[in-house]
Amino acid sequence: MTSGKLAAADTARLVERFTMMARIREFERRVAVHFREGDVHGFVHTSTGQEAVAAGACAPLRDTDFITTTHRGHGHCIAKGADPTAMFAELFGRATGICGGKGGSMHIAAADRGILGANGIVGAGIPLATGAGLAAKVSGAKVAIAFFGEGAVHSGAFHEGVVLAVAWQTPVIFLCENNAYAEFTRSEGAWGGPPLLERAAGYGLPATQVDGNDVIAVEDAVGAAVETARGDGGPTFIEAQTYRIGGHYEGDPVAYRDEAELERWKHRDPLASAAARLAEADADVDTEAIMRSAAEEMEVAVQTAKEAPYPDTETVLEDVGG
Ligand SMILES: Cc1ncc(C[n+]2csc(CCOP(=O)(O)OP(=O)(O)O)c2C)c(N)n1
Ligand SMILES: [Mg+2]
Repeated sequence: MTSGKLAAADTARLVERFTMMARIREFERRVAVHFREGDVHGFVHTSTGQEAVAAGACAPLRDTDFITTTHRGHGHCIAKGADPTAMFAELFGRATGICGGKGGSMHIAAADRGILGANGIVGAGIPLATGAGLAAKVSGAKVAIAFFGEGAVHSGAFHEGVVLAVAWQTPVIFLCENNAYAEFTRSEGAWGGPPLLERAAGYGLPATQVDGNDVIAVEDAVGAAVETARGDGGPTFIEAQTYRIGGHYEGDPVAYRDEAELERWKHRDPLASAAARLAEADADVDTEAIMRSAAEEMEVAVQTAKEAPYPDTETVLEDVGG
């Protein structure tokens, strides 16, 4: 982020994005706590440190636009407008959960917000976004974002989804969140081929790289790609470089990572950077109050979710398949 004074509109925009990042961080903080306390059913992956990608990328989207996300998708869903109370209820397996309490963290979906689903299968959301993009191309000026990690770029689903999107020129943004690790493997040097941008270019996809911890940079890059897509200009690949502050999954002892590397990235924390930018610009914004209000919102969401009943046993086979 650049330094100096901010115009009023830029301040308002940064405050909005900071608020969204604060909500995601406070959501994830509680996910970790309640996982440890045994309230969360199933496996769970948090996105702490990656909030700027979710908040920045979803900002240019309309409610009618689509996203597909991953096993690490809480932030994307919140930024696209999912209700955190219904998300917590889903994680806690309650009947009021966003999918009736039967899907859990990796199956959060909300068709009314264009959230076509988290996904436990790495890469599986990519062709779904291409399909949503094709439907959008036929039916109107909508766009789709496929969120995925850099590990997913090695999957067949990436190849298929991208090849078709380029062939059909569908309005899709392939947003690769490069958080430096795929499970317990450092991504740098993990594959023999060209870097991500070159690989995307090899498919005929326009490709750009962005600082994934700078919420405004992400928003601007995705905003430009969204505009292209809405104007029938086809798909774009964006690599957002970021870092996962937590483990791969909650409970991961993270024995494979160097502490100094973690510390370096903590200095580039997306929320702290945005708060510093506002302070530097003398914008008179109380970012701590924003954090407190996000914490209160998420605390109420947790308590409301915990008070909800579990689904009736008679409904066990409803909503879970064909
Ligand atoms: C098709 C498939 N292969 C392997 C796995 C196991 N798996 C779960 S997450 C993951 C790593 C994904 O890394 P990345 O795409 O970089 O996402 P990140 O976890 O870093 O957000 C793997 C290999 C899976 N869920 N699905
Ligand atoms: Mg990764």
